[in-house]
Amino acid sequence: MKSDDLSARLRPFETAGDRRVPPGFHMVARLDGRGFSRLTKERMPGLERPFDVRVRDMMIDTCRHLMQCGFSVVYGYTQSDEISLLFHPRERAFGRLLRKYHSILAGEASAKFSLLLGEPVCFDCRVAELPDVDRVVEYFRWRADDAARNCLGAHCYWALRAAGRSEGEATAALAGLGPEGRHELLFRSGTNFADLPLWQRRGVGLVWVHIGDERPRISPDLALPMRGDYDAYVRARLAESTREAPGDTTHEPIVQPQR
Ligand SMILES: Nc1nc2c(ncn2[C@@H]2O[C@H](COP(=O)(O)OP(=O)(O)OP(=O)(O)O)[C@@H](O)[C@H]2O)c(=O)[nH]1
Ligand SMILES: [Mg+2]
Repeated sequence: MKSDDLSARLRPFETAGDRRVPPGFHMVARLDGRGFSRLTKERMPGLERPFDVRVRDMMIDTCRHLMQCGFSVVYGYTQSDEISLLFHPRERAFGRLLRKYHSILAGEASAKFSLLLGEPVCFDCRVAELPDVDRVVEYFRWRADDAARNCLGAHCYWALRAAGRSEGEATAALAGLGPEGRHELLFRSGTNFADLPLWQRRGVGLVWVHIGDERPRISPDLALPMRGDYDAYVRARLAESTREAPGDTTHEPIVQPQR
């Protein structure tokens, strides 16, 4: 049998499930580290709990890498072991073929973080297809609210552990305790939630900075605005990306991929 015949017969079996994101939908990829609870506990000795700047900075570097690996990412966001990437509204890399986004981004994130850590690490990737700008704004509000909820829960948990409770006791004490009770618990243990660093409470944004004729660079924002101000901030990231080249329908990556 000729190999052309085999290709024609077999290619459909691997492409039958392929799907492209339709034009007009906003794309946001979210990557999440696999088994980071165990990884941070067993393979990164000496980390501060619940947050350590070394993990934060490795996630920032990984996010920065993803923003420069051949796609047009207008805003990056990271909290805990996750990264969200907002693509240019006219992103057209790989003809918007989802399989390419899932596999390449997960691969690039895993490779980058593994090099930073010196151990194999794996990320998964999913892509949200959002019908309008309001949904994009809600998406990033959702992730930042999730960061705040996790931050509160994690600080409470470690406050209980520091007070001598076992893993099971600390988990049981927090189960069924709402946000108010958790704020109170943390306060009684000597920490005011509002005094914790903003990067722990809200996560970190990565934005493009354009200065004169210089090559645009990526700057981490460790003090993201809250509530309505953050909504406006996310809208601004989209607005400035579409201002760059009005009417451009052949959008190319904002910067060339790093070699
Ligand atoms: N010590 C420490 N741990 C961290 C830090 N950032 C993230 N982690 C850990 O990473 C975990 C991330 O949560 P998940 O993604 O839900 O847990 P996971 O083990 O990665 O589970 P899967 O994503 O389902 O594979 C947190 O629960 C922490 O245990 C950090 O700055 N310091
Ligand atoms: Mg994870």
